[in-house]
Amino acid sequence: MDKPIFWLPAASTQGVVVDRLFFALLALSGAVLLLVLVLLVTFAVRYRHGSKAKRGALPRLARREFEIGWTAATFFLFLFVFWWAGSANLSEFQPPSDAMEIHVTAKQWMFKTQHPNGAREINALHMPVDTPIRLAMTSEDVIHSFWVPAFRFKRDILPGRLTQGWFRANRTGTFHLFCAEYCGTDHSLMGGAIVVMEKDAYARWLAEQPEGDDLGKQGEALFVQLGCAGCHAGRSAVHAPDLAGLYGREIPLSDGTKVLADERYIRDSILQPRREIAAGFEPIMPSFAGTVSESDLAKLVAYIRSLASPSLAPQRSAAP
Ligand code: HEC
Ligand SMILES: [Cu+2]
Repeated sequence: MDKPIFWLPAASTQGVVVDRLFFALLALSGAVLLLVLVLLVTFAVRYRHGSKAKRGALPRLARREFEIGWTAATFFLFLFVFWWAGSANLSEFQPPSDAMEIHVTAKQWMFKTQHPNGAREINALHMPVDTPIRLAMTSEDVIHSFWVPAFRFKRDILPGRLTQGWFRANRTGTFHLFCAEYCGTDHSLMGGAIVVMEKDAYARWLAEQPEGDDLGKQGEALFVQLGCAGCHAGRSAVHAPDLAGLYGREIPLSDGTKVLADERYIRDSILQPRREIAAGFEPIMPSFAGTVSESDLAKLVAYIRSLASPSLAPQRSAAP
């Protein structure tokens, strides 16, 4: 790993933006500090007790126009900094749609990661350079935090909730991963390595990993095993929505509102089915909170998402 002496070089596109912002703010604040200090010292010396400096009418420069001018100028300058930092921050929450999805499950005291094809790692994440990576993260116990200093990326991982984040590494190398939320006895040991590789090296590495079923396939098995298929399969006697083509659709709810069927909605439908009832259906679905683990949830969601491919998904018929 790189051994920075003074400054850890940024290794992601967001990292570069954060650094630029940091140095610009440092320079700006330094300039303001210097100006104020120089004026302070100058005036303290010039108008010290007993000095003969003129103390009559204000000099021409100190007119009202000048006051308004510099106040407005600094106001807009710092407003610009606010906009700059704000937009940089917002973009961290908007992953590109073609981002590669990595599932992260945190628990005391390790990070488990899973690639789109099902390959798994513990306390490590291999990834291709110059590729947007989207993290879908959950915790199996307490709050953890996924921190990669070289990427200037830190995001909390909460139990019972899906948090997301994304980054794009712009250099190859091995970078530290830490847990940044105190999470128990071995918190200080919780961490690992982020290995950024050339794209072809990553493809070769991935091919060498033991074959894991992809998340969707595992989810399909669970879907039967947990009895979801008993209600949701087309031939079922129970009146339950067909989940094909659900993902990404606007779903009318029984209270008249509409909701986007994203990962959050699917998760909540499984854990708290009473919260949002699909219009035209009875609230008979049991809650699976406590029955399905976080990693099983990720699989179920992946399976339901995989049903969304437009070629397979029949248009949902209006609820009777
Ligand atoms: C007893 C029958 C039953 C079982 C078992 C069941 N569901 Fe449901 N499910 C329903 C019904 C009825 C609805 C519609 C009412 C509602 O939104 O709660 C529904 C709604 C949903 C929705 C929201 C669909 C939409 O169109 O808005 C999802 C997602 C879902 N179920 C997934 C699952 C998964 C995954 C399992 C297994 C872990 C499961 N269900 C087990 C009956 C069932
Ligand atoms: Cu932790």
